[in-house]
Amino acid sequence: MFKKEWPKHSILAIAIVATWFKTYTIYKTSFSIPIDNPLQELILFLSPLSLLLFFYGLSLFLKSAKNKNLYLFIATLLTSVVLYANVVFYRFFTDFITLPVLFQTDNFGDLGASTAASIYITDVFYFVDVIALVLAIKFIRINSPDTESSVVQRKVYFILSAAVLFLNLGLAETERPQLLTRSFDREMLVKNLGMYNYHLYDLFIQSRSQVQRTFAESSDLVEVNNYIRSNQIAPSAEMSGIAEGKNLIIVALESMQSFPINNEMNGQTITPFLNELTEDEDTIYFPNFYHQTGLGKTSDSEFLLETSLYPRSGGAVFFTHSGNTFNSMAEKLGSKGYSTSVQHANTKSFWNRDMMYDSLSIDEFLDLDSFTVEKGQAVNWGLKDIPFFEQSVANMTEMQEPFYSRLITLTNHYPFTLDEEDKMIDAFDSNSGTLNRYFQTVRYLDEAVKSLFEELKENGLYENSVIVMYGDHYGISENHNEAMAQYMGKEITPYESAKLQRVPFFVHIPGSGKGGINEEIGGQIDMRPTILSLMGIDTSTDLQFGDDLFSEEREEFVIFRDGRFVTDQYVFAENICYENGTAEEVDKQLCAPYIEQALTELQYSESIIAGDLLRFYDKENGELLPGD
Ligand code: GP9
Ligand code: MN
Repeated sequence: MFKKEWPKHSILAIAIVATWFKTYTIYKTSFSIPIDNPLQELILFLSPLSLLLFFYGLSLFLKSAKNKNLYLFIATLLTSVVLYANVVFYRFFTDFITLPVLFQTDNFGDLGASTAASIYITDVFYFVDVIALVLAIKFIRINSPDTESSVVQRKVYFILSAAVLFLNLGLAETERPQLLTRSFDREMLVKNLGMYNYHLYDLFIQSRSQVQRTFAESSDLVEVNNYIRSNQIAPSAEMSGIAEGKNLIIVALESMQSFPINNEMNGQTITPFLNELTEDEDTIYFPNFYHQTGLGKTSDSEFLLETSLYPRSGGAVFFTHSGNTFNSMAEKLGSKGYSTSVQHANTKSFWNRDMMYDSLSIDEFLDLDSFTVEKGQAVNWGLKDIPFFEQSVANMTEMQEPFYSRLITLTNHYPFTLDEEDKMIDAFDSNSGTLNRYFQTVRYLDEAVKSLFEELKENGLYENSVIVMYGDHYGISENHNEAMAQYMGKEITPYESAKLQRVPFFVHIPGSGKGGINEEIGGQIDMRPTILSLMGIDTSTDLQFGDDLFSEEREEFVIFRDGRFVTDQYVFAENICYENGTAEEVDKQLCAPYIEQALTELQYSESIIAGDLLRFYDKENGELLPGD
């Protein structure tokens, strides 16, 4: 058919180009991957190339043409199967495959049935590169096919492949900083690394977790258990059970720090509604409450809330350990007859929530697909908080009571942009646009919370519900210290920086008359024990690191994920021991016992997660189980 002779590596080149172009076409036609700018499109286009160059290029090490062709055939078939499997999976689950999904046995029923229904005859297109390769092998005449490539040629080739990989990673890093360390969204990983690299990355993350899990033993839990039991305190007798049987609504206030509360910016009130709540007779407000999140940001705060364990120091636990056994707050409430749900108007794969919520035994995840976004209702990351709350409450009216529904807000998220009509106060006037806009989005969030309370009242849900609200993590990072110093009117030292990690924690129990400002120093790790105690649910045999914030026996001590801590006497930050209150530097020896305890506690929590140790523990009675 082709008379002329083709250059030596034509078959390899054809295989690479065919799979590369096919993959890009499939990205554009079979997945809905949003592209916001030309750079993202370029990254998406380039993304399959590095792996293909490398993987197909290994054929250069084979001697005979026959072996080379066979290898290329198997390689193209393999990449096609991987891609096609994702297409089929996506048709049903609008998500990309991650290894745990294949091993979570309860997914199999779903998978089998849905796969069969999602396969069509036209799907041969997904193998078009394999077909092209077979035809090329059959009809193309190669000059001197058996000549081996020289060592130098191979070196140059693989250096070039590596260059393509680094170009890809470099572009991805500019577009999505911290993509690999935080690994926050599968969709972004696929979009920036390409499907094939994404699977290798997933394989790496999952197998690393798997290895640690395999080597863990039930006896590893003994020491952790002893530590927890010896530090355990009794919940507050006064508050315990006061909200028993009520619905529980928990609101995550995106990027909400405590400093705007009961504060002004250029004479303007920033949070009028939240300020009112701090004086409300049914609301307890904790001004000395800290976030304890790490790289996993919002998801870490959810993890702290549900498990009362610390999130991980490297990477988001929602991604790395979604297959673990947990004893979540949702599961506890579920076992008491509560229906449990999370409502959040974002794609379900963000922070791997769709997988993790199964492990946390959350019955229902109302994600972006459960919300309608009318024209003008979206800004920044998506649906605005006011229409989000309106629809969330409408969803609650359909829920079986008592329910536990957790709402995750979104508008007050970096880069803090708003539509003109939603700006209720002026921007600040510092050199940081981020901080300047932050006040306006915080003001919007405050308005949204007010609307939530009104919606609940209008729909008859208010009286019989407890409303808990917490700030998930900081919104203003240390990059904006100069602007923050201008706002606060003082230098942002490590001491101040630690104090800025305070986020609001509100507990609103209608009709309770228990309101007031509670100065107790605590953190997100204390939410689970505090809330479950209010709900009248016993946690005395649970493995958790937090305590009931209302308990009289509590020692004031909050450990940040990065090892900083705050007690009633000291603040430890950047290796400096400060006196809490005066902000004076004191002898580090005074902080020493707490430094030790903070590290121990973080380490114990880490070992529970890495070893999946809660599988060796009986949730019913707190007894340690023999290994499997
Ligand atoms: C994403 C939202 C924001 O769904 O929760 O996550 P963050 O960037 O704040 O961790
Ligand atoms: Mn967040």
